[in-house]
Amino acid sequence: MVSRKIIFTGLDFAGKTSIITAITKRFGFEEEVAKLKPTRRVARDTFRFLGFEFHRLDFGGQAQYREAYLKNPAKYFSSTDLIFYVIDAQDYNRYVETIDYLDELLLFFKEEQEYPPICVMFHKMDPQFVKDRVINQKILTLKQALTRYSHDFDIFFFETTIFDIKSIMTAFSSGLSMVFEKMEMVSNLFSDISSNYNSILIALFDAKGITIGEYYKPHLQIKEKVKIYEIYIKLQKQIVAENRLLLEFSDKFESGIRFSGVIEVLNFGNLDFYLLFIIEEDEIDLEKTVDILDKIESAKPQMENLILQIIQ
Ligand SMILES: Nc1nc2c(ncn2[C@@H]2O[C@H](COP(=O)(O)OP(=O)(O)OP(=O)(O)O)[C@@H](O)[C@H]2O)c(=O)[nH]1
Ligand SMILES: [Mg+2]
Repeated sequence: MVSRKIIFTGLDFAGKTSIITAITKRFGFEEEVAKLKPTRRVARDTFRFLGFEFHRLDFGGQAQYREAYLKNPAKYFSSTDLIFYVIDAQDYNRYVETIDYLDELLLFFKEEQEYPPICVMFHKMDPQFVKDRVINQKILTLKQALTRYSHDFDIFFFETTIFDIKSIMTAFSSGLSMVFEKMEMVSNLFSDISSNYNSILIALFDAKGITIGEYYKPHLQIKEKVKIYEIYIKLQKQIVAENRLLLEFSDKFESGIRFSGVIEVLNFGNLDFYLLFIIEEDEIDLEKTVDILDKIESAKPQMENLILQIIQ
């Protein structure tokens, strides 16, 4: 089987193991995260996604481990397909130290002429900091310093926090999409389909909540995206618990705009995938909304076929 190597690295206490725990569990992880101990050396696990096997390496970031990795970098880092570099955004005092470490890592990759994409996660951007001017200014300066790598590497920035699972899943799914061009094809397909409906969102998730493809209506606000993701997580749990293949729902944003949607379980081989389709409700002609949802539901076989062709 084709396999891929993903590494999570950065300084100690940055939040790497917390992030991996959140991705793996997606809900109810707070207690476990609060009890985490520093990772000793390298923690490994494996997961499957779209027919690939992914080896995920969580590099303990304490100084003695970092030294050991850098003494023998090929042993630890060669053949990496994707890097998540995690920075504790709240810890300004260690920005220089974390850049120095990233510098040394990337020097190794350059010497090896390996250029995996790098997702830098400015982590611990907890809700109270999102609008904080000081931290945003600091991060901006850090980003500017990091763009010097972009001559050689594809480097992407994300702001994440354990208090917003969507921020973490977005970073992780975006990272994976860099290893899979096919994920972009699914998103393009959704973008095409959306032009036929007044859709707010079309998304395909795997059973673990990783986004395989998504289309969002332009200008949808972050808090609206978060609301949708929360609904999705809740309903996906319900679908699994009740062993259903389909669930319809209706809700409204803070702005008052109402939306209707459907979650369908699509089955490829022995794997379940979840298609989420959300449209704006037609307030005057509710029948129209119902019609569209019916149309979407009856198009399920075609949808399965299209997606299957892409992800196979
Ligand atoms: N405020 C805040 N704290 C967080 C967040 N994520 C993780 N933490 C806390 O940060 C601490 C360190 O988290 P870990 O995940 O163990 O850090 P690590 O990068 O794996 O550290 P090493 O294993 O030593 O390399 C823990 O006390 C977590 O509870 C976050 O988003 N916000
Ligand atoms: Mg750890």
